[in-house]
Amino acid sequence: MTGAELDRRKVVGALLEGRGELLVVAGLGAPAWDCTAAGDHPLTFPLWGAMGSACMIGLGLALAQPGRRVLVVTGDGEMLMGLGSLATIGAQRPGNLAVVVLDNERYGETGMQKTHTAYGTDLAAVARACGFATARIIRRNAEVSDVRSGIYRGKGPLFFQVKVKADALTLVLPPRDGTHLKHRFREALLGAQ
Ligand SMILES: Cc1ncc(C[n+]2csc(CCOP(=O)(O)OP(=O)(O)O)c2C)c(N)n1
Repeated sequence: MTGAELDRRKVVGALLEGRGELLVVAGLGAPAWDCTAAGDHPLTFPLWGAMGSACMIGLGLALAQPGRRVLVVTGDGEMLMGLGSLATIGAQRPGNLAVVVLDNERYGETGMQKTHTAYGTDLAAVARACGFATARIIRRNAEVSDVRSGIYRGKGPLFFQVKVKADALTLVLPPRDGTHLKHRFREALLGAQ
């Protein structure tokens, strides 16, 4: 196990409580289940595939909606697959974008195989080197309020690599139909068109 203390469901619940107009992109697998466990929401776009794309979808939203705050919640495996997206975010530097990586050091969905972060890859250091305004590793419950204030009020781009326990939790699934999810999100954001 990772030696981490933080419970991913509690962290995500604390970050999304009273979320208001926050736009959320959830990476596939457990991060999407965590966001749904915090309450299925039309302004959450949970991915059922497209591994490695969560940050790029978040960047597109942040650039298209500069007046809104955008949060990407994803896993370390998903983030590792799209590592180049951190360089692109660093080049664009959207002030309204935050990325939270729930780092269990495992590919949870496919059997808890170790990811690179179990061998020391420091994703926050990568984000910092790419030009993120804030990039931190979070290990303690007392630090979760910093993550929350960063998401809602901080100057982005912000990156938080949150070390969480490698628990296999119950699946809390969002709607499965990707077209429905896209239209639901779009309508909640832009109104019926
Ligand atoms: C391109 C691609 N490769 C592999 C998979 C299979 N897959 C789905 S979820 C997942 C692991 C996700 O791990 P992580 O992002 O760390 O999330 P965790 O569930 O561990 O929190 C994998 C390997 C996939 N869906 N797409």
